[in-house]
Amino acid sequence: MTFKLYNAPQSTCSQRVRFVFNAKKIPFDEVKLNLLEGDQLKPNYLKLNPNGVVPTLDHDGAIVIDSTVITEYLDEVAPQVSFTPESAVERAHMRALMHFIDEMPAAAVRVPTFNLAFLPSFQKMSRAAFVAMAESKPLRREFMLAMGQTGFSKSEMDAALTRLRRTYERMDAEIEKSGGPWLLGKKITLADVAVMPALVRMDDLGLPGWQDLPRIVTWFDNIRAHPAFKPTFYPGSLLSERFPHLRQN
Ligand SMILES: N[C@@H](CCC(=O)N[C@@H](CS)C(=O)NCC(=O)O)C(=O)O
Repeated sequence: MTFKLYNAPQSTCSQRVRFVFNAKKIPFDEVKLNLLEGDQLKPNYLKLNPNGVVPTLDHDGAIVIDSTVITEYLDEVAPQVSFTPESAVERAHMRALMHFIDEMPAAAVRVPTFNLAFLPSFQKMSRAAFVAMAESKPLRREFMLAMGQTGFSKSEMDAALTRLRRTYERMDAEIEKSGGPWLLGKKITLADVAVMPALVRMDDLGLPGWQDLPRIVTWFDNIRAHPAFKPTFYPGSLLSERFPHLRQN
């Protein structure tokens, strides 16, 4: 079995997949795409992933896209060190949480990410080049055009931060209900892996919004102490490493 992962070091969606590979100790080849240069929009890559985003998994020539789908796929083809609960009810609960995570924090985190990290690069582009770049994105065209070259407004930023806060509160309630320390109880699952990069990103942006929620503080410490964490966040995986201006926030 050979695995090739098309991904980007700082991409939150890619980090989910790298974490699962590392936790399972499955070797994989990494093809690193430069998202700001548009590698994800090149014709050959679009043949693999018509959404024009990372990650994409090539498993012995079979192509699997979408990070949560890839993590579930890996748990099926390499069930050693499983991240999936055994009972159907618990699996349904995990998947419902993963849907919530994709809809809420995974979407919301893009607003502070783009405003704080990427906007300066977009501001250097001519209007025509920016619009052409935005329009070439199959999945994120409207998002890019809504942001424009002036960035998301204060009210859009506030709305995104509120959505993130509601995520931490939801996580807190899930941990309280399950008895923790993970979202579904004693065992780490794909739901923990799915939400992890959003919290790492907010921490890296200097905006951790869960300090008053001790269960989330512990959860965050636990996931950072997991053996898969360090190899996943290898040097260059944090935005603050690539964009030094973020360290001043
Ligand atoms: N639902 C997709 C979303 C993938 C996605 O948005 N990837 C981002 C990086 S985290 C990307 O490739 N962005 C490139 C772009 O916006 O052009 C997944 O989870 O794989």
